Amino acid sequence: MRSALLIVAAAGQMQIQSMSGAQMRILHAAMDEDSDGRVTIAEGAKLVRRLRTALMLRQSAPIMQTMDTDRDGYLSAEEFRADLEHMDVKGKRTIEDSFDGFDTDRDGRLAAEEALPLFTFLLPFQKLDTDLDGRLTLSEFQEVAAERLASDERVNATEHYSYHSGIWAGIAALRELLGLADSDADGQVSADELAECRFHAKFGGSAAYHHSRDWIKVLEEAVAGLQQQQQAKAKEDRRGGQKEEL
Ligand SMILES: [Ca+2]
Ligand SMILES: [Ca+2]
Ligand SMILES: [Ca+2]
Ligand SMILES: [Ca+2]
Repeated sequence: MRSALLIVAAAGQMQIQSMSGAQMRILHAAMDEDSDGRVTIAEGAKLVRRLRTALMLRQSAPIMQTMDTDRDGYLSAEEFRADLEHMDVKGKRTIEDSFDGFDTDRDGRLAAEEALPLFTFLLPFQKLDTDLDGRLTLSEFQEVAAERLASDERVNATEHYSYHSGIWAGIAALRELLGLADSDADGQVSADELAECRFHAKFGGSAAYHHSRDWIKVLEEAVAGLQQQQQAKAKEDRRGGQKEEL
């Protein structure tokens, strides 16, 4: 009869095998910004931030489109104010006054990335998508925004943003991952170390495990998307070339 411990160990092994060494090397290459073969916390944190921001921009695009009434790709103070007008909330002035605080480059309007902290300040996206179809409707937006605007005037927008965008959680998982992987304890992680990390007793089921699996998935999707684009372009070029020959 197999002991419970063996079964648990086998389950852990299956989890580890769901990620290949090659996939860990893809993750390593994506993090190794200066391509010196070693990944530092600072390098990894940049990737975590980038992936997270890209995801948040995708999620907030429907809100941006709704609020950007003149469709110039920016949110102006007027557009923001007009949208607030439609909501039955307290503390509108506080929110209005906070607009400038988000305008990092001080050009008087918010680009999508500047507007991100504002959106996450107003509403946590995960909770917002009430019918869970991955899209936000205006009514979903106003429902939650109204609640938050009424109750949470004193939230520090930047902290709120980091928290809700999962950047903090991501960086904590990154620290765990690099800590487990750094077997020679030199404060940096080589591709071999990262691939070997899968066999660390504490890796299976950890936050490091779940987050790296997500990062790898996003990276692989991005690579696949790029390859599709290149193939489509190559096909287009071939067609162009054939036409010229005729
Ligand atoms: Ca490096
Ligand atoms: Ca606009
Ligand atoms: Ca701006
Ligand atoms: Ca190391």
